[in-house]
Amino acid sequence: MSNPNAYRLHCFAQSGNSFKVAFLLRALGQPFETVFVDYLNAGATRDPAWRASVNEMGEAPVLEDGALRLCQSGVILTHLADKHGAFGGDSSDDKREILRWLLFDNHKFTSYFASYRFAKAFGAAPPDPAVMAWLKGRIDAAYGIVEQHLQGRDFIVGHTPTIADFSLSGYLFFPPEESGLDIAARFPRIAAWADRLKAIPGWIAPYEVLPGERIAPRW
Ligand SMILES: N[C@@H](CCC(=O)N[C@@H](CS)C(=O)NCC(=O)O)C(=O)O
Repeated sequence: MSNPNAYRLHCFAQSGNSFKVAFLLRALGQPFETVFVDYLNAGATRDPAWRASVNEMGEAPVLEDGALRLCQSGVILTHLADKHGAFGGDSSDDKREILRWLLFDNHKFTSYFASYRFAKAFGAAPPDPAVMAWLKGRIDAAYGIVEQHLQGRDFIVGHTPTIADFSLSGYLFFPPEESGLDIAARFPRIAAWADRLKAIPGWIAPYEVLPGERIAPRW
């Protein structure tokens, strides 16, 4: 029987943006139900009815918190950190820094990697080598910036994990063969940081928490 007080997370297995939210909910000890969004087989996010009733932006994740329905992982993470008083930074300086990294993540760090991985693992047709080469250059640049930032730091902002870490790490826990990029070998500080995040109570592998079938990389 469903719990009327639980959060409802619209999401699917391959979505690292959804994983960011699932991981934070678990770290906060908050129960949630998942609502499967059939993006890969049915293109649910492009359905006008889905957009009208769930998210006009046509994206997962969407979090229902009672009557409130939120999209954009950065907004959802901020809402949850504020509401539960954890992982939101210790000061207004921290909060500004967190926002800066959330914006960088959404524009570059997550988005180029997610696009590359999607084309390589789940696209309907073989990826265009020129597009992949361009995306890889953008990934290298964005990952290089985070690698540099992590020099002498355990976490992205301050000395303890914040939602900036949950956001930037959203795609790092999927099997490396999906992207075909050996991030751990090329960016050792990022790999060590991801291992530190795995030690946060509540961490779980994405395919163990998000609904939907796991798919073998197609290309
Ligand atoms: N900036 C958004 C990105 C969300 C996003 O790209 N979601 C993907 C799944 S990971 C999606 O639903 N894409 C559907 C589509 O593009 O049609 C966020 O952080 O929530």
